Amino acid sequence: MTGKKEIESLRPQLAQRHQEHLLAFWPQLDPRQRQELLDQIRELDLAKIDEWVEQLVTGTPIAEVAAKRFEPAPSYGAEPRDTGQRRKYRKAMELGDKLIAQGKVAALVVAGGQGVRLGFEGPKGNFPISPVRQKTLFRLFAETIQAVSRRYGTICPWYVMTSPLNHAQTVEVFQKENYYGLDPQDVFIFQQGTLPSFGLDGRILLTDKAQIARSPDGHGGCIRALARSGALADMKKRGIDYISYWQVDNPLVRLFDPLFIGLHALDGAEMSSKAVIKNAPKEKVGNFCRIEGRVNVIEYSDLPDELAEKRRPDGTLVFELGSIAIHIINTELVERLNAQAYSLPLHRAVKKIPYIDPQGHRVQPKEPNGVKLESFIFDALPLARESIILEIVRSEQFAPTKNAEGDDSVRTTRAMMVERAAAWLESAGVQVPRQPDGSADCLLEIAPSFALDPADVAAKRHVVPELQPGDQLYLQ
Ligand code: UD2
Repeated sequence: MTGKKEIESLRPQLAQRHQEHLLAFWPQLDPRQRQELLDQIRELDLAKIDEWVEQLVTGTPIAEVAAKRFEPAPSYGAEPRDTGQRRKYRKAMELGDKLIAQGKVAALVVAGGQGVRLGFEGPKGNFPISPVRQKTLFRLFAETIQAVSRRYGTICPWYVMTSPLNHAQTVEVFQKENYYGLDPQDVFIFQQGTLPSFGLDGRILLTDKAQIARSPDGHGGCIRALARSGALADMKKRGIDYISYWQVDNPLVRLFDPLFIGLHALDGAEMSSKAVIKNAPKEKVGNFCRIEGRVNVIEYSDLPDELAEKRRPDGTLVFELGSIAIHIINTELVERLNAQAYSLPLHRAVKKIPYIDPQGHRVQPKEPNGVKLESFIFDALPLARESIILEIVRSEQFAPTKNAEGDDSVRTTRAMMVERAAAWLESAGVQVPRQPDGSADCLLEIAPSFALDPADVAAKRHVVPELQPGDQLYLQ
């Protein structure tokens, strides 16, 4: 269909959904702008718009959570709980090691977010985080992938999801850094999709006369983007069965964890998760629970207070397992969901969204004026055939870098990186000077090339120098 004919057929379809204003500036647009706008309108899922507006924009969100029967979700402990489990953990480790060595596991980091809270220009993965060398998050992950590949004598491919907000910049950073020493053939950078943003009246906002306001479709968008971008086909070609998924803001993540992968595979799971024991009822992490026999995650903001606060007789929280957004996802599940034209539920976020008014003037709102929609990867958990949860020790594997200051900030993350290095050194018999408050009295950084775990440090104990208060030590 030619552009003109197509636009005439789209006009009534838009009008029917109260979105005809998207064409308000059509007569003023040049041919290139018309093409751009037309492409964006084609991308809109028109059939869904009424439902989104009704359920997520103008209507009252359905209080689904309150209506459901929640149970705590079962989990594997950070340590085995009895002899039987000890045997199972050993078997799982062996299986995990084997699957990694056979090249069955790929890495996937979701890095399409804006990182607004951190106040950092550019992709968050390019933030210099390590305590001594100021290595960026991307560099730390790349060095870990390289060290794992070396340890297992295999190639661990790395998939990096970006969004239109940071794709070009991310590719540029990887190129400038020579892919951090990885073979570019084994790094696949791909973009997630977008969803339109709505004004509070349910009308899609325009950011310019030929630009629809859109935002990344959430980390749940990776299911579709993996298929659309060719990343999934690339995984299949390489014989990948398991995807090790994590978020760009956690430099302590243990990628390619054989225990996690092994337990997941032994139990025939399709999507599994790591969890921490929450440090407060409303800690800002998702909450694992079981609904109708299936594992689900309910975001902290959606968990009713009485459930969040509910305690067992021994004082521990009933819903104590917090989601830290680390998963194993089978490629088969990603394939199946795409083949079934699945859809993950959308969540709304009320935001300040710049737009143009009907006269074409730009408006920078001072108050929230619209709704962005996104899907969450953890909503795929109940769609998985089986799903396990493995508890981890927070100080070993979880340091989210969300904010410039305060909780979950650059400072707390660096401190956790130093403390983990100190703990690994101490477990190998190294004396770490400590301050009166117990924190390490030196700056420590262990490169992934030196050690991926405490056992690696123990094996290299002889090259670690004596430490004095105030020292800086970088081990590589
Ligand atoms: C997320 C989880 C929370 C907890 C916490 C742990 C949600 C809704 N909440 O909180 O339960 O596990 O992390 O740190 O997920 N991203 C994309 N594309 C998008 C949006 C986000 O790739 O469209 C990436 C983003 O780059 C980051 C990750 O997803 O790596 C998480 O995003 P966030 O920092 O906004 O998540 P947050 O803090 O709401």
